[in-house]
Amino acid sequence: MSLHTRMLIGFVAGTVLGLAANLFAADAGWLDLVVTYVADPVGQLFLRLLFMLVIPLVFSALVLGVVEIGDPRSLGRIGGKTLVWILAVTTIAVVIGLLMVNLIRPGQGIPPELGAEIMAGAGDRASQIAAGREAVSGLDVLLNIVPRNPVQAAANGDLIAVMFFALMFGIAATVIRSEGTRSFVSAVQGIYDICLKLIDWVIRLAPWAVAALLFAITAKLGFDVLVQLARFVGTVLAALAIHFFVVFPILLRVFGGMSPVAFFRGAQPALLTAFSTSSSSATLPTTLACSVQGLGVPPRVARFVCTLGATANMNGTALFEGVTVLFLAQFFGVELNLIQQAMILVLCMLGSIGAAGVPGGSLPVIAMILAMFGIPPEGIGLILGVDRLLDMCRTVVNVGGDMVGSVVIGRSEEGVREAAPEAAAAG
Ligand code: DAS
Repeated sequence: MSLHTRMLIGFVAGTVLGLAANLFAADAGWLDLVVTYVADPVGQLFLRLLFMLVIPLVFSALVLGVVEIGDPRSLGRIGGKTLVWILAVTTIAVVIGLLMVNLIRPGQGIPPELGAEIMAGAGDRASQIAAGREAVSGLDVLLNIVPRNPVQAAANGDLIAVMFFALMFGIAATVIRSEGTRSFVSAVQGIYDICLKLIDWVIRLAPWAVAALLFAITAKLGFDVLVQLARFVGTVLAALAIHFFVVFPILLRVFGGMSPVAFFRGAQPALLTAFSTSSSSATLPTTLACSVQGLGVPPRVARFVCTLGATANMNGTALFEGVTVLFLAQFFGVELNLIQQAMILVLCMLGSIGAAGVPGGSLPVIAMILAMFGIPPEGIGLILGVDRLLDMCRTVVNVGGDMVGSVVIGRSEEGVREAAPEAAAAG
């Protein structure tokens, strides 16, 4: 039985039992005991395992992402263009996500006292982490991006400061290119590979965590929470659809000189693989075949843009992170001002570069961003329950974005020749 199927079973079991408890035993003493001594600890264990991976995963992913782009000067145009493409299109994706969640406000509706009750209980750890940050002015927000002590920033879970440090480290490692830096980069690659394996192990616990976290939340909030969840799913899918069916066609027409129909026909095998595997990394061989054979992208451009894109250009993930963080802020009644939302935009952009191209690869980063803003990371349990469908869809947008990027950059390099889409289908 697939992991996602088991997660779905965990979701249904936790929800049904939680709703039953809410309906028939909302004030029973034993319910509090079950939530406090069974459900919460299981959920906390899973979240701690996710938190454990964030710093090494994000640091290694960002260093490798920068090193793979290389020194734009030495890589000439392709490296620089790929960097600009990743930052620009990922920003568009996050903005669409943030606009949609502010427009639809799917998290609205939980009675404030209930949201506060969950905050008071589960959110203590999150609010402590958030409280650890003195109230910062706009200028301090920018200054705090540069860590005085990167080890302390990592210890405090100050993700944006760790990301800045990793980016600077990667740039310096790229420029020096000495024997020592090559060994360092190999070591970082090892850390990244180990993190991927650990994520794979941690995600296998997800079904139990889903059941525990969903039980705890539905037992407290009852049926209403499922309404919120449905609206959250709708918001994510609507935002992904806008990015995929509106933004990508515009970029293809304006910068790629390709009709969206020709693109989707040529890209179809990779998009279907992404949907079924929920993994950009697993889809990479098909992504490359589609880009070259199905979309006519020059091989040297496709190899660079799609390979780097599989780990660093994740538009769907960035959008999903933005929607999730703001949805859970609304759900738990955490007010976020514009400066905080701008910080979340940057964190989601960089976080998507730091996310792993594997099923559930973005969850560790989301957990950390939630904690940074005092939003109970327990909310991840809600998301986990519906993550199967959302992961499939956002991975399609991730892979689609890589291929659109390869068409646009390929065209600007040598032009994109008319390709025989059926060749890509042959894979
Ligand atoms: N499943 C990841 C990918 O492979 C995306 C994610 O988890 O957000 O792209």
